[in-house]
Amino acid sequence: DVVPVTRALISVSDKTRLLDLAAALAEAGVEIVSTGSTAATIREAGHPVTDVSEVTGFAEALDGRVKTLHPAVHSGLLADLRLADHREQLERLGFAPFELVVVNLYPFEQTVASGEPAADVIENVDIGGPAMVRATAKNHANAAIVVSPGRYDEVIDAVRAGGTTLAQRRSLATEAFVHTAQYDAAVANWFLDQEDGEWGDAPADDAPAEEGSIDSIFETTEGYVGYEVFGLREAVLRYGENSHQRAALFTENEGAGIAQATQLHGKEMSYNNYVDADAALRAAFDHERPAVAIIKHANPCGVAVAPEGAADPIAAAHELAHACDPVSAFGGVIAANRPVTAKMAETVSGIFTEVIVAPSFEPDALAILTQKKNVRLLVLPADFTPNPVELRQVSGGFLLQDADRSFTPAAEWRLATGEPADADTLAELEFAWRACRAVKSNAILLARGGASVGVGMGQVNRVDSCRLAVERAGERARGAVAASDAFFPFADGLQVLIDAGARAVVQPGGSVRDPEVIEAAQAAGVTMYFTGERHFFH
Ligand code: 93A
Repeated sequence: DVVPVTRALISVSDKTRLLDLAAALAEAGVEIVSTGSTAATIREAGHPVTDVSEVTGFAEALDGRVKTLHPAVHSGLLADLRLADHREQLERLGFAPFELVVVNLYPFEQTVASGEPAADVIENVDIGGPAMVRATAKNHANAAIVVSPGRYDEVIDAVRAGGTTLAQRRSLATEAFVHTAQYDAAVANWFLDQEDGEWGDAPADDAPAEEGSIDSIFETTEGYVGYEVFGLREAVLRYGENSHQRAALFTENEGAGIAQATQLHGKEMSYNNYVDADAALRAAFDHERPAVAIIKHANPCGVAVAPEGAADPIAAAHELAHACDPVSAFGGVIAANRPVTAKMAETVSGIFTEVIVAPSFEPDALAILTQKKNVRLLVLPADFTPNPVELRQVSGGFLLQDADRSFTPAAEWRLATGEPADADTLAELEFAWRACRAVKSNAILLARGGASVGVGMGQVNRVDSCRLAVERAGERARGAVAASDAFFPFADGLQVLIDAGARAVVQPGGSVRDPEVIEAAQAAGVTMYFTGERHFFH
């Protein structure tokens, strides 16, 4: 079981005593195959050496990440020469075995200890080295693996004495597996220690990001960069929700929504403009009648449908929507579900507005609005359709749901208390019920005449939303109808609406305290309907 050494593979980061070993091997007539700087060191000292690239027929690739990872090397390390089949295969492949392999690994721990950046630490995770070490250790029946200069003398003696013994090779193999195990443990510990943000940046390399990568999107400073991934196009936006956030808009090739709208005029659309314009469309297109919604920070500050018989329905709807909360409508985003007319344009041109999105603009309306330098005018695709599903990111994944697009018709509501509403009141309630779907988080909407007059939103309890809606409505709360996106958990919120003069209420019902809530309405003689259907929107 003595294996004579005729061919050795040497690849060492730690060059301690390398030349002693090389000299002894050369003197014993052993062919030395070696990698990059190891080969250079041996050659400089005047010893013959074969570059591993000559053995593999491949130059080192990927900045040295691939040097020895090649069948010509690994077949030579792993062939079990006791088997005729292995010997034949090796011969057929034109590969030769190694009987001695001397490898020590990239100085991972030293790189960590010297405080190098993460990218350098990662480059010092040796892959090819451990592969050679483990391959040779596995194949200790045929070859000796040496991982420490401390064993060079013993190996030199063995080579001179005619070869390594099985006992030596077993002992060397054991040391080798312990060595790679410790090495991997050090790597694993470093990975475990890295907290977010300590990973350092991408390689210190100023080459442009690969086309199609996320980074390439943000490196592009203008417009469409024109590649398609998963049927999406992307456009880089100036910035995200805030100026220090990068952002891009991805557009589905087959979609027909705000992302596909055509901008006719105005400044470049911003991230927030897109979010608000989409919210405005959600609110305006929930109504079949001509409707206008005005959005601020993704919430409606006015929604209205045109009164029956209005001469210019969309202009009338806009006036009503604006009247709901003129203070908040300043700097708002407007959506109309019908073409924008000259009359509406005239009114809007007197109000600072960020975006108007509509199915189209009448030529006179366009002439008026384009006088305003900044207002963004967007025309929807002819087949505008809100997304049937909604996608939202959570850490580590995303949520997908059907869009909330169903409304239980008034005919199917249950009268919880009070006189059945007449046709007009029922229409008012139905408008309020639809309008409140576009309001976020504890939505309370007071309406009269097909227009919101007070909207409460974004509160963490329903009673505060009621207070807000009532406060915004002021005197207009008296005789208004009210809608709540979800049931009243207590009578207190409803009581706020009743005290302010709301005459009819629509809400899903279904609270364990419904009896209390019904009692409050009953005591005030207020009509209340239960829809049996909730419209949370967060
Ligand atoms: O970059 S690697 O993971 N890929 C390889 O193919 C490879 N081959 C040898 N690391 C590799 N090595 C390592 O290079 C050895 O473990 C040794 O530590 C070092 C020797 O390289 P050089 O002779 O170029 O100094």
